[in-house]
Amino acid sequence: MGQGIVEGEALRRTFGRTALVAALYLVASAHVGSPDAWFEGSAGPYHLIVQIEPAGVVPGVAKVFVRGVGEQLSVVSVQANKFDATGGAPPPEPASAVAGDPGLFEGRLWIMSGGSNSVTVYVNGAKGAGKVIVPVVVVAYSRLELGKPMGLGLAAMGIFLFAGLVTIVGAAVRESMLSPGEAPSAQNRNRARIAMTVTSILLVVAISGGWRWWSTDDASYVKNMYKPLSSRASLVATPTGESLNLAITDGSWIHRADSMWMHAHAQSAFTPLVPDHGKLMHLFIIRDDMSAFAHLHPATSDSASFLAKLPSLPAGKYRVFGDIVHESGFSQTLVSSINIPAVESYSQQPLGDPDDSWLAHSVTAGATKVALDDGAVMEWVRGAGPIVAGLPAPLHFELRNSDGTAASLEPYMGMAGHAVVQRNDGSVFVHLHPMGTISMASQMAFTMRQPGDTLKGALGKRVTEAETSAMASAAVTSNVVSFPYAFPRAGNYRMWVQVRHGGRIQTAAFDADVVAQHVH
Ligand SMILES: [Cu+2]
Repeated sequence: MGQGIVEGEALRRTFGRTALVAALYLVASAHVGSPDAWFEGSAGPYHLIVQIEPAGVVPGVAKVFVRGVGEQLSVVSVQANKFDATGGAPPPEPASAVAGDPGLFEGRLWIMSGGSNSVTVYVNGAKGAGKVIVPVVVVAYSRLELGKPMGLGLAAMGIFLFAGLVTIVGAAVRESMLSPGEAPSAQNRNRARIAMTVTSILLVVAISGGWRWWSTDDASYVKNMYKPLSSRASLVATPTGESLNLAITDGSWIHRADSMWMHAHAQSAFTPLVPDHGKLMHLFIIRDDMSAFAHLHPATSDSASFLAKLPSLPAGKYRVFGDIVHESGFSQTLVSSINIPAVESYSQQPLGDPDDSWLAHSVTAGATKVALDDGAVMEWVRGAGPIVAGLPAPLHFELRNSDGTAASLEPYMGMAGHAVVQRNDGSVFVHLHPMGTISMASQMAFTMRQPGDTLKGALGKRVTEAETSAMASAAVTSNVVSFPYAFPRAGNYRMWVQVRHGGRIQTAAFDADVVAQHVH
C-alpha cells in the first residue's frame, strides 16, 4: 500500500470473501442510520438531483437516480470509482429513463469494495455535456442473519442428505454385487454396517471442520464490521467556562502514525482530517428529549481531542455527534453521550467559534411557522400531503421579515442553510445542506485528486484552500432554502434548520411525522 493509505483496507479484505460468508448491509454516508447519498448541484450546464441507493450486499449493485431540474437530459450514464483506484475504472454504464416519471433516469452500478467510493454522473442534452462526482462512503454495517424458516428448512434438508448418503453407502456395500432376488449374506450385512459407520464418522468430521471454518470467518467478519472511531465526551472546566471535550479514543486513530502498532493490531490507517465547510469537526449536542440543540465547532491541536465551550443548555442527558471528513473523502460521524449538570458557569457570548449556535426552547407541535429571535419568520413549505419514508421529502424553508417581505439569507459557513435531522430515538442522525447529504470536502477530494497525490496531507491542503475560496465567494440569492433528502424510515423526527440573517445565526426547529411507504 505504501503511502497510499486507504480507509476500508480491512473491510476490503473481508469483502473478498463475502460471497462465501454472508450478505452485508451498507451505509453510504457518514451519517447515522441514513444509508442513501443525496446530491443537488450543477453538472456543467445542468442542475441535477442525484440519489445513490446502496445495495444490500458488497460486492453489490447500487442504484443511482439522476433527475435533471429545468433542463431536459437526453443521455445519462454513471460510473463507480474507488478513491485509491489507479486508473482502469470500468466504463460508464448507461442509465435508462424511468417509465412514468419523466426526467428521472436510473442506472445500476457494481460497487466492488468498501471505503471511500464515488459515482461519476455524465449527462448530455441540448446544452452539451456535463459531469459531476458524487462521493459515496461504503462500509460493512451489519451482518445478515439466517432467517429461522430458511435455517430450519436447510437443517431438515441436511439431515435428509446425511441419512440418504449413509443409506446409499450401506445399500451399495450390502447389495450391489448380488443378483436380482438374492438375499445379502451375514458377511455383506456386517460389511455394510461398518461402511455406514465409517461414512457417518467422515461426514461428522467434514461438517464440524466446515462449521469451524465458517465460525472463524464469521468472527473475523464481525470484527471488521464498520464502527465509527470510538470516542468519549466529557466536561472540562476552563477559566472561561464549562467546555465539552470529545476525545477520539480509538487505538487505530491514536496510533495512526505508529506503523509497528498498526501492523501488530492489523489496523489500516485513516487519512488525516480535512475541514468540511471550514471546520475540522461539526459537533452536535442534542438533549435526549430533543428539547435542546447545539451546533459547535471545537478546537483541536492534535486531531484527537476536540474542545468546545458550552452554551447555556438545560441540564440533562445529551447525545453527542461529531462529523469529520478524511482526506480520502471518507466521512464519518462519531457518536457519544454526556450528562450535562445544572451549572451556572456556562460561558455567555461569545463562544469559542463565531459559527457556533444553539437552541434551547420548546417546539410547538405541528407548527410550520417559527418566529426567530429577530422577528423574522421561517416557514416550512411542506405541502398538504404526508411525508413518506423513502420518497423525496418536501424540505423547503422560506424566510420572511415580520412585515411579510422576503428576508435576505446570508451564507452561513458558505451555504444558504444547514439542517440537522434526528429521529426521536437517536437511531437516525443526518446533517443536510442544499447540496445534499454529501460532504463538500469529500466531493472536492475526489474532484481534485491527482495521480501524484501519494503524500498524506498534500491533497488535503489543496482541498482546504479550494474550500476556503468557495466559501468566501458564496452568495445566496433567494429567501428559500431546500434540502434534497428522503427520510430512511417511518417515525417521529425533529429538524433544526439554521440560516444566517441580519448577521446572526438563527435556528428554527420543526417536527416531522414520517409514514411508511405503502406496499401494493
Ligand atoms: Cu452544515
